[in-house]
Amino acid sequence: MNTEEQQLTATNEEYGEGQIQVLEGLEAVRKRPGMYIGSTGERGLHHLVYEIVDNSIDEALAGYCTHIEVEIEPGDIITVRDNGRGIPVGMNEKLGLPSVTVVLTVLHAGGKFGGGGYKVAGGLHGVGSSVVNALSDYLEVEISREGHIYAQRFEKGNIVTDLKVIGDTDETGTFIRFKPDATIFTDTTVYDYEILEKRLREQAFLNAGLRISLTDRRDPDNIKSDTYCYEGGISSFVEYLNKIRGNALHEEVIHISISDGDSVAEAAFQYTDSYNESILSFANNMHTIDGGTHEQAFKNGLQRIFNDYARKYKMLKDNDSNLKGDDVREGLAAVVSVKLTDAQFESQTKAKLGNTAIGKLVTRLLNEKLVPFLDENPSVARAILDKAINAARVREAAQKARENARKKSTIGSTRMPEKLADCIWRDAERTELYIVEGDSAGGSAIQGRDRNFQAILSMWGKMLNVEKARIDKVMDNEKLLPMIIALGCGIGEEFDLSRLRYGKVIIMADADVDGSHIRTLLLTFFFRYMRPLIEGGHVYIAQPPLFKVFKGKQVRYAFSDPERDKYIEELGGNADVQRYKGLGEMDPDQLWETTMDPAFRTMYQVRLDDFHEADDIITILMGDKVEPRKEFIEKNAQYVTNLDI
Ligand code: 0RA
Repeated sequence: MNTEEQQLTATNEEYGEGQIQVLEGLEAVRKRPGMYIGSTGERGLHHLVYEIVDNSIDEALAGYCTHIEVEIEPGDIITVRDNGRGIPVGMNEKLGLPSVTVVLTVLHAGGKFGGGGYKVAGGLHGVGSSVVNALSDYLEVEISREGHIYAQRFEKGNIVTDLKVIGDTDETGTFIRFKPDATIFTDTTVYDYEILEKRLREQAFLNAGLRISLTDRRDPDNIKSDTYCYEGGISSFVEYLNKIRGNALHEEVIHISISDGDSVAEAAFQYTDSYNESILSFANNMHTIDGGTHEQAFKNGLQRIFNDYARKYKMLKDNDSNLKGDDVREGLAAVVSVKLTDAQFESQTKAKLGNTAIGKLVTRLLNEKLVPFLDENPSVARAILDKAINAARVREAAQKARENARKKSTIGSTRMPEKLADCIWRDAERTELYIVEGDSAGGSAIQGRDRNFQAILSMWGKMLNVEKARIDKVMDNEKLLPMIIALGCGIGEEFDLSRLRYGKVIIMADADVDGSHIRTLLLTFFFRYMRPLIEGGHVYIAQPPLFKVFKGKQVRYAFSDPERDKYIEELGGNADVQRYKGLGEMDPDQLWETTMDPAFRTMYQVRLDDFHEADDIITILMGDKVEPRKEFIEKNAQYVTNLDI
C-alpha cells in the first residue's frame, strides 16, 4: 500500500496520525522540490502556474468550465480563476477534512476525484495542487458552490484557517491565489509574461472554444492583458504557426480526427512554400517534445500515403524512387494531438509518448480520413505533391553534386580547402577550428594561434542565408563548402558527427553588427544542416575584448564598459584606453592572449534548450516573410540612448 492510500484510508480515530502523514507528505515536497516540479529555477516557478491551470483545464475537458483567468499581481502573486463546478467542499470521512483541504494538502489527492478523465502516468504533469501549496509562502482558495463562497488559507502547505463560508453566490467556480516561496525558488520569483503566454495560448489551441486570459498587474500604470480563445482548435494552431512560416499552398488547413473507446487522435496540417517542417505533438495536452508513437505514426503515414497517391495518379513514374520523409514534409506545419487514459512517457525528459496502441490509432486516422480527403480534393493533393516531388528532385541533384565533389576532392588524399590553415594534431578531442571572417583577422589568427591544436578557416565570398535556400544551393556555396569539407561530417540527413575533425568549432567575428550578421548566418546554417553539432555542445562563439586599458607596461583587456572603468581605476586613474573596432586591429600576440589562449579566453557555448523556440526565432529572423520580422524588431528593438562612437 502506498503512502497516499494509507493517508486516505486512515480512519477518524487515526485523525491525528493522518494529519501527521499529510504534513510529512508536503514536507517531502519542500525537501526535494525538484523531484516534484523538475527544478526550482525559472521553469519550476512557471510550472506552479501550469499545475493549477491544468486542473481547471481538466474541469473544462469534463465539460463544466468555459473560462480560465490567470493574473500576475504585484509581488508576483498568481491568481487562477475558473467557472467550473468548484472543488468539492464536503467532508472526506476518512480524513475528517473537507475534500478541498484534502486536495490541497495530500500529495496526489487531486486525481482521486477523477474530475478530469485523461490522467497522465509518469512525467511531471499533474503532480497536483498540493505541491503548489507546499511550495508557496501562502495559498488561498475560494470556492463558489451550492450557493456559498467557501474560503481557506494555507502557509507553506500548512492549514492556517479552517474552510469557512465567507458569502453567498449563485455562481460556481474555483479561485486560487498563491505566492511562490522565495526560500524555495532562490534563483528567481519573477514571472515572465511571455513564458506564461506561450503555454496558455497553446492550451487554448488544444482545447477548442476554451477561453483563457492572462493579465499582468505588476505595474499599475501598464496593465497588460491577452485573451486566447480559438474555435478552430488545432487548425487555428496551424494557421498561427504558418503566419511566420510561408505562404500556404492550399487555402484550408486539413483537420482530421478519430476516436476509439476512450482514445482520441486528431491532426491538423497545412503546407507552405517554406523549406522547413514544423510538427508539434501533444499527448493529453502535454507537449511531447521528444515525439513518440503518435508523431512517428503521423510521419510514417504521411510518407506512405503521399507515395501511394503519387503512384496511383502517375505523378511518380515507375522507375522514379519513392519520396523520402523529408520530401513529403518540406514546408509542412502540423499539430498532432492525442488523448488517452494511460499515457506512458519515456526518455529522460519524460516527453516521449510510448503507447503503441495510440500510434495505431493515428495510422487509422490517416488511412480512414486523409486518404479519402486527398481523393476528394485533387487540387490540394497535387499542390502538396508538386512540392514534395520537386524537393525530391533537388535532393537527388544535390546528392549527385555532392558525390562528384567528393570524387574530385578525394583524388590524391582528402584535399582540404585552400583557406584552411590546418593544425598538426589530428584527434578531435583536442583540436579546434576557428572560423574567421575577413582576411586580415584570419592572418592575425594564423600567426597568433597554437599550431598544434588550432586550425583557422578564413571565410570569404558571399555568405548564403540557408533559410531561403535548398540543399543544392548550400552545397554550391563558395563560403559554406570549404567549411563543410573542413568539418568533415557532411550535412543534412547524411550528417555524421563521428567524422567531425575538430571538437570545438569556434565562430570568431567582430563585436559589431556585421559580426552579428555573420554569426547569425552561420548559426542558421548549423541549426538547419548540422544540428547535432550544436546539440553536442561543439559550437562556440569567441569573445574578443572591446577595450585595451594600459598604463606604461601594465595592460588589461576589458569585455564591457563597467570592466573598462574598473581597470582604469585599478591602474590608478589616468590610464589609456584603446577601443577595438574589429579583430583585424589586434596584432597576432594580442589576439592569442585575449581571445584564443585557452588559459585566458572567454567563449560562449551555443546550446539548444528548446528546439521549437529556436525554430520560431530563426524562421522569423531569417525566413522569407517580412511582416513577422518587422513585428519582432518593433517589439524587441532597444533604442540606443548613449551613442558612443
Ligand atoms: C473534483 C470533482 C469536481 C470538481 C473538481 C474536482 C474541480 C477541481 C478543480 C481544480 C481547479 N478547478 C477545479 N474545478 C473543479 C466536481 C464534483 C461535483 O461537483 O460533482
